[in-house]
Amino acid sequence: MGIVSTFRKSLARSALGAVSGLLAGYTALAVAELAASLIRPQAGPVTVVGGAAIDRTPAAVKDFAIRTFGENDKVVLQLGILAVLGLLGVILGIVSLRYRRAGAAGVLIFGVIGAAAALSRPDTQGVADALPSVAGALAGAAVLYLLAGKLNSGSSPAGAEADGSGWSRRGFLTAASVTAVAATGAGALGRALIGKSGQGATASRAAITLPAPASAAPALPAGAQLKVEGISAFTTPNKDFYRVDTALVVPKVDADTWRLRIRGKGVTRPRTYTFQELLNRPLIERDITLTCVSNEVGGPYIGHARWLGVRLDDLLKECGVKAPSQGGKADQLVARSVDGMTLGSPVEDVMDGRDAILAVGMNGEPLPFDHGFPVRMLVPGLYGYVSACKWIQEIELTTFDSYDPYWVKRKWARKAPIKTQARIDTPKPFGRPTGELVTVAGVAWAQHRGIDRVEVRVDDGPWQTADLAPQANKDTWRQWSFPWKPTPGGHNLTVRATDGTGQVQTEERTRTIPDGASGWHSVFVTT
Ligand SMILES: Nc1nc2c(c(=O)[nH]1)N[C@H]1C(S)=C(S)[C@@H](COP(=O)(O)O)O[C@H]1N2
Ligand SMILES: [Mo]
Repeated sequence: MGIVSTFRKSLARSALGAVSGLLAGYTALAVAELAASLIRPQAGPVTVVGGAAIDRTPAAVKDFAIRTFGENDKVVLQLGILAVLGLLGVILGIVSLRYRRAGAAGVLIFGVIGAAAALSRPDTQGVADALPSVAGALAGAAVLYLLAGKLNSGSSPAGAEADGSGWSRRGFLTAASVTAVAATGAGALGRALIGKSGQGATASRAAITLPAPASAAPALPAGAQLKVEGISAFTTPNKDFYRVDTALVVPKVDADTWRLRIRGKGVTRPRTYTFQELLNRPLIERDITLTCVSNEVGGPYIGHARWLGVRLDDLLKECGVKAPSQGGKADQLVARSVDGMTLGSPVEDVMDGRDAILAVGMNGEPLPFDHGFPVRMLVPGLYGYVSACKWIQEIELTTFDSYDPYWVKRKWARKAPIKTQARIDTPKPFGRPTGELVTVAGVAWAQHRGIDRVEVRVDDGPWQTADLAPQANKDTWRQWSFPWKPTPGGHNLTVRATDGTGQVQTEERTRTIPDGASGWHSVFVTT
């Protein structure tokens, strides 16, 4: 036998080893998916490892991911995990050709990593969460061991290669096909069951009829929405509302079994509320604009909605809570979600009379699952990460000294009022607007202080006052426009706002970390 032919045979065998490794990984994930569907969708290995990765990602990298991949950041992360698993599967498959036990043992190590990640999740339900990873790894290891055996055995007379290279092609192909089919079946069954597991929650949402508010939001003032091509919608449709959270699997909470607990320092009457109990209270409807601290100057992570909910200060008073200025012992309110996220807000802000709410409705419908169904918190004027807990299940009164919530542990500021910002929506960066008159327009926001003035500057020219649309209320953004007669050529358009306290938006550029980006938004256009 020639050297070339020997080389080819060993290459072919390595390729089959790689296929075995990939099949082992595929089986492991499929079996884990099936096990997770029986235990908890959130306990699947890719989800727990992804969640652990998110929690350990430095703030700067996370910010980069949000910036670069936007709301696809989670898909990118999961594809990354699958790519790494695939590569390691290939390596283990090739290793198993020589060291059959070592290959299988390698797969088991992944089970241990998955199990450890599952148990370290803040929302872990205990050892059961480790089972999907363990079951998947056992199945994967068994598959690799079996297939490696087929690639090494030459004893089967029917399938052995005539040249006596020592393995059974037919035996391998049969085992590999059966494995692929079985794993695909297990995975599909798991998916189907996971789909079903959210059905109770979906049905509970469909059954909700939101009551009319006791205090309705005033109609938006005529003209709050400017009729300018390319400007943001004043009210962001739910499907377009930005989404920022750490949840790889969106929690599907059944409103009928949902409970909210209020407890902690200075809570003289701890209480648990059901969803129906919240709906039975007088509801308020409010226009509130929500912004993410990760929003860059000119960025998209801001949205406006008309929310329906109960006043949070009423609930807190019912439980005996007092604001610090009234002698209350707790200065931090920590909201905890069903997925273990924690967000801390100043008790003083929540109880100072502003419209801090536990929202049940968003733009006329129950909260979408992505936005926190059945109940989320909102505090006008504060960035989302210190106020807007989605899928909330507990409110704990504590102090800033004694407890750091999730993002604060990751170097974000303890307190984060929203910074004054203005954004040019139109013309777009590097746009080529035509016509003698170009309408420059956009939005400006300084929630809970309101917007008093917006100015536009062309190149290094003087600041010129823009036309303001009416302000809906000081917790919302405000639209503005500026009629511009351009001269031919390239121009830099810059905008800045002045808030309701008379403070002009700072020019100083800061990063989003630790308490939100500042600086003026500019776009370059050619006319
Ligand atoms: N449970 C939970 N709530 C959360 C978050 C999260 O990761 N988990 N992210 C917060 C952040 S950073 C923001 S900006 C808002 C975003 O709300 P949205 O996705 O409805 O726009 O939700 C907040 N509430
Ligand atoms: Mo955020």
